[in-house]
Amino acid sequence: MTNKKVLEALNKQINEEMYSSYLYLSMAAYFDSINLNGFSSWMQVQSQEELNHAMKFYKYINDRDGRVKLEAIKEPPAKWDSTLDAFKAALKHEKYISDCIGNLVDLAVKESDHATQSFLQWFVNEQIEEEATAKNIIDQLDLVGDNKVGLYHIDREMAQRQAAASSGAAE
Ligand code: OFO
Repeated sequence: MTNKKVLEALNKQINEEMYSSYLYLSMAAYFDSINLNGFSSWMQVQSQEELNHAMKFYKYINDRDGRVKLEAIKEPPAKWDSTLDAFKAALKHEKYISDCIGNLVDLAVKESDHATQSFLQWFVNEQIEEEATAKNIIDQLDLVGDNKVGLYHIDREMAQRQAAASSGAAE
């Protein structure tokens, strides 16, 4: 049995993951508004992945005999100063999510909840990847700076990543 304190904390993480999904969908809409369709596609896939994360928590809570309770999702920002600015915001958000996962692990350890520690391990590894991916895109954007041709090429690359991810590689 998973104790009430742990179940409540896991339930709260559903909301964090739903917000992540909402935030990245808002970034997709921003990229559409500035005609960067490859970046938008990439962010739409990212948004879907975050829904998958939320559903992993949903399923785990049910598997442990808990009761999922959904709460309001806060409104994400609608606009960023630039593509680089949006990805810096994405990286900052992923670092925040890594902290949330870390706090959940700490709680599971404190409560001697081995099943939840094991469940959370997937997220610990996922966050390493999430942060590295955002950082990698920031590095590419830093390299091209104000060069529009460079940005156009990255946009085309981002569209390709979307195609690979939607073929089932993403989680
Ligand atoms: Fe972006 O990993 Fe979930 O929130």
